[in-house]
Amino acid sequence: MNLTSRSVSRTAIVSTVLAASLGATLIVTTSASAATTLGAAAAQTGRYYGTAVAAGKLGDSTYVNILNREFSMVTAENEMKWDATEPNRGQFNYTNGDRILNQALSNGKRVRGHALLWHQQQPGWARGLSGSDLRSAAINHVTQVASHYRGKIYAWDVVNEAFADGGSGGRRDSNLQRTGNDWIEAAFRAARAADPNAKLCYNDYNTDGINAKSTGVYTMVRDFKARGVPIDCVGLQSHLTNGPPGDYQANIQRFADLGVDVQITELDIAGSSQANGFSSVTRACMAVARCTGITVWGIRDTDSWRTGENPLLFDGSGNKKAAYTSTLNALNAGGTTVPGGPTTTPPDPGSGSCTASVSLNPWTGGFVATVTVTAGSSALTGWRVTTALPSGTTVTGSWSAVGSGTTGTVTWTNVDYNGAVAAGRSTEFGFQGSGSAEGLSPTCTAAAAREAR
Ligand code: G2I
Repeated sequence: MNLTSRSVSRTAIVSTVLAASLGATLIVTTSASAATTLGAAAAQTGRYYGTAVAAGKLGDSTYVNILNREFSMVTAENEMKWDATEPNRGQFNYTNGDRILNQALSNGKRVRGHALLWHQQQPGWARGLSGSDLRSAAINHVTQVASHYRGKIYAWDVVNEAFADGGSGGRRDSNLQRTGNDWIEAAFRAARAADPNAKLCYNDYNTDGINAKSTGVYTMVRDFKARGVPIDCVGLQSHLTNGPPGDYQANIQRFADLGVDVQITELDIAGSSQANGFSSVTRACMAVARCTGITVWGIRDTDSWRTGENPLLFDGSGNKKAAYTSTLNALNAGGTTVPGGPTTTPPDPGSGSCTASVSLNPWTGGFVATVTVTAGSSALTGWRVTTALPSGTTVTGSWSAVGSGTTGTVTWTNVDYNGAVAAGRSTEFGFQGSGSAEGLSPTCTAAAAREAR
């Protein structure tokens, strides 16, 4: 049965029964109105639509306008990788990763973390290590980076591209693999300990269809589930030409049937059937309830790593391509609803009321501000605090909240672990800055829990 060739009107409610390998699965195609952006269209079935983002492009207004308008999930294209985050052993640099994270969170998007361990883009010092020294450096890296981003990441690519190409179905040789076959499960356990709320994914390419490599990954995931190794999702990168393989949906489904989510993590499609290819990918994901979202690997063709192949949804000027329209239509056509259902409709306004007060520790040229958020007579699910900084004052760091910027009027949003505040109780966040924050008078409003925004 070809589930992707069904005829669906936007207002129709269609039910189809799929005899899946593990029994009968009910596929309910939801009623959906025509949303006008990718993120809103995907949200109708509880999915996200994301993109890779490069920190160096956050000053490009065409790029940022499309990012803010269309996408509900963000992946740092390079900025959270090992070479970027730990350039020297034990010295961590989160500057560009944080820029991408904060831009996303303050615009209501979620973030996929990419990637904690990979044989590529390792810093020079790690490439020179081996054995137990490399193993402990790698696990420390996982722990440190996942701890830094604790509570702020929807899903981490804990391990990237660890399987070999070709027909072996086995692991790729690498310095990490030579530390012992259990390096992947050790990484997943460390990631879970550091950030219990992030979904933990294994991510790879050429695993889009059913083949020896994807079966190798499948066998590992099945083994992890059987032995209680923490794994929540599998990323199919989907760097494609013309379209997905014919057994793409079946491959997504077999992973989902293991009890993990599947995410399309780095989609781009070269070739003359690009528009059809994008709709085929979208329909395949929409047909599997545990296929929770799709991320394209860049915004405009000129942003792509596949130079000259024009594999993305927007042209170099930021215009929507035919592939954009076919994707939007496929999202609007509806499909299965992911477990948990639509996440953003209707919007959750939050509940309760709150007040904020500030305690300042100033010195010449700088300050630390500690802000206390206090719930009123009913509990908060989330909160937003606004601070109007004087001109010349710049935020240089913060904790336990996500700021919308570093100068002028900054809105601070709770992080996952401090959004819920019981009636009459308080929580704190803080920031430090250069300049002065004398006379700061923060205001507080109740908001939805961060996950729901
Ligand atoms: O290669 C495509 C993707 C395959 N899956 C994992 C992804 O992480 C990977 O992304 C690409 C980035 O799109 C490129 O932007 O990973 C490449 C590195 O393997 C990234 O390229 C690097 C260049 O190699 C560097 O020379 C450059 O400094 O991008 C860096 C930042 O522009």
